[in-house]
Order: sequence, then C-alpha cells, then structure tokens
Amino acid sequence: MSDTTLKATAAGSGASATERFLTDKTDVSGPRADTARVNTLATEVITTVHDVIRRHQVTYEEYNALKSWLISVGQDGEWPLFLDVWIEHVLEEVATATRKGSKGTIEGPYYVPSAPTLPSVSVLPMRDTEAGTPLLFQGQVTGVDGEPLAGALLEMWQADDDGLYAQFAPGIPEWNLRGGVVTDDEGRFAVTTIQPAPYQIPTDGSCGRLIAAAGWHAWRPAHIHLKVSAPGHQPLTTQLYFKDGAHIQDDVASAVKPELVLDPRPNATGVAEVTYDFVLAPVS
Ligand code: MBD
Ligand code: FE
Repeated sequence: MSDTTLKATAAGSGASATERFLTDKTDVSGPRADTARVNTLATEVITTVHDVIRRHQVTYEEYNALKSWLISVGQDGEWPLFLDVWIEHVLEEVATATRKGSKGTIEGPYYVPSAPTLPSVSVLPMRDTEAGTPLLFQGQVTGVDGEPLAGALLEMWQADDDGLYAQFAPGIPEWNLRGGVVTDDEGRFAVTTIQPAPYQIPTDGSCGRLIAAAGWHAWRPAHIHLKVSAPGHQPLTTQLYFKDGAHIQDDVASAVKPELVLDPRPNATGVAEVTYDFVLAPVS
C-alpha cells in the first residue's frame, strides 16, 4: 500500500463516522417527533441565531463564510465529529441527570457495535507490534445495591498509541483495541490493553478549520471508551481518563468528569494496573 492510502485524513474518518451513524442510529421507520415539539425546538434555534446576528452585527461576508463552512462539514463527513465534540456533552448531562449508579459521559463518533466478545480475563485484540505502555484494567460490575452482575458486557474501544481508531483510520486491523468483555460469576473482569494516546481532532478538515480560525486547540485527553450493559439495567456509556494526562483540564469535547479519572500504579510485576468498578442503574 502506498503512503497516501495509509494516511489518516479528516475526509476518510469523517466518511466512516457518517456511514457508521447512518447504519446504527437512524431508524427511518421509527416514530416521527410531534409537530409541536419540532416547532418549539426549531423556532428557538433559529431565533437564537437571529439574536446572535443582531447582537454581533454579523456581515454578509461572515454569513457566506458560515454557509461555505457548513457545506464543507457535510462534504467532509464531519457532522458526527462536530456534534459529538461540541454538542453531545449537554445531551448526556440532560439524559443522565437523575440516573443512579456510575457517572457516564459522551459516546463520541467511533463506537462500533458487535465487537468480538472476550472472556472476563482477556487481552484486548492488538497487533504483535502494538506500541504503547501496557495497562491492566480490572474491576467489577454491580447493580446499585452492590449485587454482582455476572455475564455483563463491557464493550471497550480506544485509540492506539498514534491516537487512531480502528475502522476510522486506514491500515489498522478491523477490531484492533476493540472488544466486548463478559464479566465472570462475580461480575469481575481483568483486561490487558495499552494506554491510549491523546486524540487530536483532524486538522485537515472542517472541524480543524473552525478550531484554527477560532484559536482553540484540537485535543482530547487520552481515554478509553466503554459501554457497560446487563439485562434489567440501563446501559452505561462512559470514558475513562488518566490522572495528570495532557488536556485532562481542557478537553475540546468537554467530556471529562472527576469520577472518570484513573490513576494506574505499577503492580508487583511492574505493569501499570488500575481497578475501576461500574454500578448500573436498574431499568426505570
Ligand atoms: C473521539 O475519540 C471522541 O471520543 C470524541 C467524543 C470526539 C472525537 C473523537
Ligand atoms: Fe474517543
């Protein structure tokens, strides 16, 4: 394969994320939102834009720059990225405000369902040459009364040591650093993985252009994504971060919470190890 085929590009990851969303999340046969609700939300969004234009005396030049940028977000396939980076954290806050159990955070654009399932003690699928510091991640899944949840599914996905996700960047095996770990009879799991690298929003696409134009930075702190599910319980979508990691205080996606920060320590064999338990709320 040539260098260009293997290069991660904004348009490449954007196209994959858009395709993923259209496959998993758009149920065209589902119920339509009711007219009153659409009227309320659409009117409020549009009038909020009107207010911004008046308040800041927005010019035609700026209006055309916005038009051109909105068109390019779609062309780059970066709507999933844009929405999950700048909007999803408020959705998550509203959706889980009264939920009991572990705190969660946003899903982001790179979840893929039906990853290979793995036993409770596993190595996350990785290349023989996988770069990065090994990490032993272990814990227990329980309900809110402390009852162990045997056979819970702990889906994990993460970036590699280059900050790239399998299926959204070229040249990485399909299920690399992705898997669904099944908890044992006591709800426990122990997974060997690597510590992911921080993630940079692609600088060569529309989201990158917005970030550069506004003088922001493009970084998410290193994180491991998880979806924890068990029958009779509400699934938990979360991410875990690393204490003192770069951008832990200024995540571009505003998705860090103090409850989600790991502090791995070397174990007797010198491998970084951390224990983190998940508490799932019952279905309401
Ligand atoms: C990511 O890896 C991510 O987790 C989010 C939320 C947005 C962009 C990239
Ligand atoms: Fe991520």
